[in-house]
Amino acid sequence: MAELVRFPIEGMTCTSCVSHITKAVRKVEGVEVVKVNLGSDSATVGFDPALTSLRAIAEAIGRAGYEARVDQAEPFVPSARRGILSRLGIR
Ligand code: 9UX
Repeated sequence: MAELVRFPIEGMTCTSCVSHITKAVRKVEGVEVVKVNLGSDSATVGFDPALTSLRAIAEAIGRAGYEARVDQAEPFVPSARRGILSRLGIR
């Protein structure tokens, strides 16, 4: 997996929204994993930057009727690894 990022999504109000967004993002060529979270109004997406881009992913989400705030995207660090890094004093 080349890139794993997390960003907010505006406009989600129900679990069906989650599935609409998940399906829309999965259809984008180059997307490897997608996890949409209703509670935190955000999505975590892993993609191959040689095949797609955050912009293309945001457009797919926009066509599904939601707003992806990819301007607020940040690298997603899995919590287990985050724990190791913090124990090492890296962040
Ligand atoms: Mo249902 Mo979620 O129409 O916006 S999919 S509320």
